[in-house]
Amino acid sequence: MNALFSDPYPSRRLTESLLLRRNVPVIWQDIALKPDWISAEQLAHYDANGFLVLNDLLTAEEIEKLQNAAFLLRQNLAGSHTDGTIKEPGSQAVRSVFNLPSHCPIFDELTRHPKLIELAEFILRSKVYLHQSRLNYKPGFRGKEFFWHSDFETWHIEDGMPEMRALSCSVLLTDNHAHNGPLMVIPSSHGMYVGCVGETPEQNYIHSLRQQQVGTPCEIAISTLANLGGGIQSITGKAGTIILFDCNLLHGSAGNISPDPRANAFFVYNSVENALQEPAHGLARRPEYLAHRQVKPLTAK
Ligand code: 6CS
Ligand code: FE
Repeated sequence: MNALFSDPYPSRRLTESLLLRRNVPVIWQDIALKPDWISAEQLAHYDANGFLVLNDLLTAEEIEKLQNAAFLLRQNLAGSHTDGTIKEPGSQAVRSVFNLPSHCPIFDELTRHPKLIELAEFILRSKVYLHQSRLNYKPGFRGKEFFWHSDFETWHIEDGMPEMRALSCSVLLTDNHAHNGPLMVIPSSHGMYVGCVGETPEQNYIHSLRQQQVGTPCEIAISTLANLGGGIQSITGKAGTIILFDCNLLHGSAGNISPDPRANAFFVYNSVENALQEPAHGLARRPEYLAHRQVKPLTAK
């Protein structure tokens, strides 16, 4: 059978971009079973737009502890070449650090926040485990952009994630302003899977985490989805704000030429029923710090 059609989410190795309408739920559970602290309107917004902003889930003390941990982590890793520490293109500034719980217990606790676990289990209708965690620092003056992409496209092709049954939490560790490279999303773009052109180089992650070039939608696909979905939204907010977004939502962020750093922690809840298979196209598996293959259901702290 033609490999293109054996994969419900073909991408790369295509001669032109592909737009496929999503045919699996965003919220996998009956809304009537929702946790009582989240409203039906909030869930309806998440279902339709692919993201939801949550405030007041973290105390001022928790936020401060996270900020201190992030600052110390970046200091400790500056100049290092440890696995999972990614530098900015063209400089030695730390761009991202992966596998946060392995660095500091407070990040482990954050990924096991009771309300986040409860909400992720509800949305994905199963126990959840951590697929990936990272801290994107986007330092002042040096933080470069993250071009438009769907995380699921990468995780499906390069990690073998079968289905769109995962979600990301971004925890703002600094204030995110219009000027320091906040997360930008295309509302409702999670409703379309964008197959991208371009062959995946071996060990693509070595380059893609500094500047992604393969697996990025073409300009026509981005423009089309932005026009269909109500444009582009920059999500600004105070430190401590949490952005929940569907694994297939098109997102990106501009470079930071302001003096203000923009540091956000991201962690990805995957359904235990959506465990990674083999990457597409015979690609080698990516390292464990990027894509956790051990399915360890998370328990609330
Ligand atoms: O390759 C990945 O898994 C990473 N790439 C991007 C641009 N976002 C998700 C993830 O951190
Ligand atoms: Fe991403």
